Amino acid sequence: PAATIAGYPRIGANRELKRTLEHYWSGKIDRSEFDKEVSDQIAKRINHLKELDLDSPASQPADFFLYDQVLTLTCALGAVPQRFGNLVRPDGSLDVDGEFTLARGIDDKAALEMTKWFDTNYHYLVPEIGPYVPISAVANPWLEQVKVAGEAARPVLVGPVTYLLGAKPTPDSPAHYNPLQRLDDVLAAFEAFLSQFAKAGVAWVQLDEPGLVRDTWSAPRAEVLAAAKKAYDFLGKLPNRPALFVNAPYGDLGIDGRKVLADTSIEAIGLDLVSGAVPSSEDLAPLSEKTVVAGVVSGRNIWRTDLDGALQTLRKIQEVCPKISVSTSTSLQHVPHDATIETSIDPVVRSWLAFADQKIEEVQVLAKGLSNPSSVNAELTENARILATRANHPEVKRAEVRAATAAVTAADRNRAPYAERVAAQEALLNLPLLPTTTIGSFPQTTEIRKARAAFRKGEINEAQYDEEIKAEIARVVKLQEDLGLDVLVHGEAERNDMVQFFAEQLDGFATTENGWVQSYGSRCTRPSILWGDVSRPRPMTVEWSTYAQSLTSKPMKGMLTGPVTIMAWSFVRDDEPKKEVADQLGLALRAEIADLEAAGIKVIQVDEPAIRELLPLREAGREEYLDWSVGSFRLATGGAKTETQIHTHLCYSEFNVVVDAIDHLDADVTSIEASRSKMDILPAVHEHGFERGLGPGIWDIHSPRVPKLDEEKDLLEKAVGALNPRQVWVNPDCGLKTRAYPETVATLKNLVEAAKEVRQEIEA
Ligand code: THG
Ligand code: ZN
Repeated sequence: PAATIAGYPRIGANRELKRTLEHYWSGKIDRSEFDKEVSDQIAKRINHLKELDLDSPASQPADFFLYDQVLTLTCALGAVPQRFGNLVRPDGSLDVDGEFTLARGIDDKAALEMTKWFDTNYHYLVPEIGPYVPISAVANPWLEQVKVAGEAARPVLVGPVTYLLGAKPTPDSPAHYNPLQRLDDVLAAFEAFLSQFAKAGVAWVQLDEPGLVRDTWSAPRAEVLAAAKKAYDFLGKLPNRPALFVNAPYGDLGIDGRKVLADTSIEAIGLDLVSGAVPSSEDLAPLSEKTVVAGVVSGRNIWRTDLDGALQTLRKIQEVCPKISVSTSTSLQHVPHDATIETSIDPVVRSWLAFADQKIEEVQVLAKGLSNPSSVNAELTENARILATRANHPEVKRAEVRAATAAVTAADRNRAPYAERVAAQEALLNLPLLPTTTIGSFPQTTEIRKARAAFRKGEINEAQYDEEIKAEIARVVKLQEDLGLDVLVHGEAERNDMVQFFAEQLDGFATTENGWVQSYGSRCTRPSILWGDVSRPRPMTVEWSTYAQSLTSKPMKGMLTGPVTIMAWSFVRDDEPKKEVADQLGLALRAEIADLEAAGIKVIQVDEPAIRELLPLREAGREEYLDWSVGSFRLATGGAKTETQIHTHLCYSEFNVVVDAIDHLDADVTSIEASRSKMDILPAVHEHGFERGLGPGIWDIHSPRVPKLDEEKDLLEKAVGALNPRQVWVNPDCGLKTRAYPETVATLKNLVEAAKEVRQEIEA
């Protein structure tokens, strides 16, 4: 049986693509240097995969995308929104500058919106599809990779159904318009792509249809499956095409989804057997004529696969579907390149890890083992030994941590009634109507980045580093006092990343030096690895927060990252239920809150920007998820005193989708993104009966643009009109870490002034 992978990271082992993109955007290299660097990276990537034995026909995904796999398809389809019409060439295509303009925006033309790719931490660019957007095959960027990789190449395209499900209607679309109505046009374009591939000698094409594993689209499942049936009946019957491999990562296709695909003449179906269940033999029977591409090696986590368990799954499938291939559950774009270079991780823990290149080795071993069991005895023995060291490691399960989570009671997740809290907090804090604040981080200056790098390299000692951080905190506090903000923050100069900062201080985590994973475009994160039971050996934020509080008589917010976000942005252990892990984190944060209170901090923010993104793709899983996720937040905050004001912050605008869950978080004040949507979610929030403090952001921090005083005032007046004015807080949409000081100061000045003027209007 063949071995393959569903996709491979493209950012590069040393983030080469990031550098090339950013050098080009900043003008450090010109277009011809850019083209050369990109071609080099494509060739290197292909050769690297060949060296890892992905060199047999169609074993290698041709999935190098400059910025995003969805954006590449948008450009190949010429599906360019009207506002970018001037970028389109006569043949309907864009050059790379045009592609980057769609991704990054220009002047007053907003970039395509970014949103999470299924339940991953990767963001794609949302196509804007209405009745009049042009759609046809205007370019075929996969052919360059085919030319280099030869018969090993298997072009990977986002499938037509998923592409349209992930799109949003253009503003000129009629009411209730669904982009799926353009399916015929997309299919006609795919017909053209497929015949171009056939002409280039391509044997197999991979169409990714994760849209079929999800049942929480705006379209009902029956409509989604009808679209899939139509698409693959059509594409399957084309005479002039390569073999079709339809892949369904990130979840379970379901009996209904598998049946729809089984009834078409596509040649191969990819199943995610890590996120999805292993179908019974009876369920597999309709697929017996097809190649089943069995995704048994996780593309989402960094743990070594249980090879013996995976082999058993593969054999079970092979009995019914003899044409089986071994693969990863999803593209490996979600994991870093190579675990062997992470020499700062304890070697025992490191031995449990498999990043992309190690996962390719696992796939090869499994394929070998499937055709010739005894040929992989040595590998299986070694794998079993490693898994045993993980299962038996004393810090993977610790009695005192287990005892603490087992002792949690319902009362631990409940504070005094809100009415009591709000009275106590008003008395203690004495804030004005429409209090002003910021979300937490201030711009990270070059000096701070340099100090961090110098400290890491040992060029300055800890005392010197702390002095630099304290000087920066003092500057940020003074600035906020000068601006006249009401609730201050320390600015988070000491933090590189809001999750990694905590992971570095908690027991049970490892952090990587080079474990970069693409987040969007050129931006990457280094997810921490949560491998053991979590506990907090010592306070994590108290020193910085109390220092900042000592500089001002205004309330200083303590700043923590919530349990769900720490999990969502880390690689989490797969040997324990998420609920247990979340509660362990909840207890660690609860202890931190108690220490902050004891040190005199009166307002504490626990950020949960990720609570929405872990929401299960299937309706059936949502209640249980919200139960443990909200529960862990309440465990973290439930021990706070009645007079301590607990804030939380969420980074997205679809607040209405989860307003119920947010309500259950029971935070005293919640700040959310609202400026881009012009506050239009607030009436629904009010209708829902949300009665606690709410800070709908009045500055879109994703852009350096400084909104005029009147714009900020308008948004604030809208908020005051839609909610009870006593509920309203005044703040930007999100943290200011990615902004620079000039626009920060200018906008916050306006923000304070807007609050003052609207306050006077209300009080008049
Ligand atoms: N931290 C972590 N995960 C995240 C976010 C985060 N996931 C969701 C969201 N925020 C993603 N947004 C970003 C925004 C900016 C960057 C990455 C993800 C970014 N990264 C730097 C880069 O690529 O140059 C590297 C940052 C670093 O040195 O750690 O700018 O905030 N964990
Ligand atoms: Zn945010």
